[in-house]
Amino acid sequence: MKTSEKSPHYPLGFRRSLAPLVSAIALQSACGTSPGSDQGSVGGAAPSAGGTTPTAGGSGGMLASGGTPSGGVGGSSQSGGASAGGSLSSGGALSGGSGGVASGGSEGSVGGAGTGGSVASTCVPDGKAHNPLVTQIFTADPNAIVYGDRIYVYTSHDEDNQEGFDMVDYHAFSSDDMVNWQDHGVLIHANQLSWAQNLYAPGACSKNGKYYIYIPNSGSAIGVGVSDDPGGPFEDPLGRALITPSFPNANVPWLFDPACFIDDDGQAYLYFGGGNSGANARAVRLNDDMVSIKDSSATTIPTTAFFEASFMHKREGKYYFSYSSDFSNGHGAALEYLMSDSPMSGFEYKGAFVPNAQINNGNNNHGSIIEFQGKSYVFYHNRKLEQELGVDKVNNRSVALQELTYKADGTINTVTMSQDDHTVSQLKCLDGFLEVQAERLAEEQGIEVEGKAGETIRIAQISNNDWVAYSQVDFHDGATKLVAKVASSSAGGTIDIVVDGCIGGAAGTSIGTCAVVSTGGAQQFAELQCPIESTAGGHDLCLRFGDSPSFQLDSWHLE
Ligand code: FUB
Repeated sequence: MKTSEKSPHYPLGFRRSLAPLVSAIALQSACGTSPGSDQGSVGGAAPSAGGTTPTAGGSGGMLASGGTPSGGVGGSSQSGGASAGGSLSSGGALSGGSGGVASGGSEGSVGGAGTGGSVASTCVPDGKAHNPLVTQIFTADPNAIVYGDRIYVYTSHDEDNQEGFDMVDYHAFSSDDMVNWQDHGVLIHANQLSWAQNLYAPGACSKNGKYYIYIPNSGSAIGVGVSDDPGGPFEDPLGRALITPSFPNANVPWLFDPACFIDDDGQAYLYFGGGNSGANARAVRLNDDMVSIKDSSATTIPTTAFFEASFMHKREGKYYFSYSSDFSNGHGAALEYLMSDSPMSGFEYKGAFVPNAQINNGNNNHGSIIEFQGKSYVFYHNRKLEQELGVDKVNNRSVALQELTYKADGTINTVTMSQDDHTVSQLKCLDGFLEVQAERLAEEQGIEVEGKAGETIRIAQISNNDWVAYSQVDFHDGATKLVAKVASSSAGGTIDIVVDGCIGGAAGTSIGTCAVVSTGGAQQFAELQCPIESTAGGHDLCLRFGDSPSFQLDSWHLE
């Protein structure tokens, strides 16, 4: 990606607030912890974990600046997935590898990828999800679904500076804590689909161990992608669309916005459609194979002011069909809903539950609702990021997340679209002793996430003062090292390891700075050993880059 096409960053004001700190960091030694760090200062910030026991005052420096790789074992190339990386230990030499994911799979998907053992945790998270959820790209049309112990949010990907809706690929973001969201890269691209040019709002489902995304070709047809992993990559099993306007009763103005729903008895449904008036919502039952239709014609779901963005969820035996409303009297791209006792008929209109707002420029909206670990959440998109960036269009959207509650009778309490920078509470700490994909982040500045699902997804296009931050990382009863899996064809650049900083613009405290050496290739990932001041408990962790970084970052863990 050319610099001019670089994805959205935080507004300038945000950058400026970091400037003085970044200059100070440049004075630190290239390797090891900051000279003069205050012993115990980090420990003071650690919640009830016995504080920090700093190691010998700011020493360390295991990694010799300018070290060169030797051995050449275990490095991974970008294509064919991330394999075990080599390790850059003292003096910058490559040694044995660890971690990584199997070729073809998704990094850190259901089941996770991890190294290292865990010890007792006292971390109590106090993080909040960023609004919008993702800033490295523009995202829209969130279709959230719970798979195992993680939420996956499948999104359209608004291209930077797009004039219309020119989207050509999908991303998924997954989390088990609501605040750190892993970018699974490009799941599928329009150039893989002979029948599609523009990929609009996706719908997701899983059955019989397979994961499906239903794919609209703008407003003209719906196809399907399948994968063995919720994080992709997805393939097109049919080589054609699944639903076209010739399917009986499917010829609506916009044949798009598929939402997949599987009932408790295993029957799968697809809801779709769009166009002004309440007559354009449709539903069909899918066969068990999930790639063919059981019904001989689509069923109309009568709605009030239906526009687009069908979604179905079930709660306590009631079916909720939600959608984005048209611009007729008193509506205007609000998220509205119907309720019923059955999935395809008998719906009663209940009204709007997310009124549209200025933060969305009064333009289109698209939502989904899930229940996760005892709470309900609504995902939708807004225009907050493009407003902050001064892009001032309507086509660069960003996904947001808020909690949703119900009344005793099952109707939904109104959710006011949040203007805040942070919304829902973090559910658990991020275990730093397990391998953490670098793109499983809470907030960032300046970086890009690159890669296709099934390959090495990584932090890339890193410039001076860029950073990536993780909310409420569990350092357990003490970590003394951060091991970062990096790739670089030359020596250059530093990673400053900061606790209790970067999220929300906080300065934080540096607990170590690591110089990156050559790993033998721009896509040759190897482990860089970065000593840190011994740090315990729960902390926001920020990796701040400097000194002309020319590397990419795949993952990290604490030891
Ligand atoms: O993202 C393109 C279209 O905009 C979606 O298909 C609609 O739901 C609206 O969000």
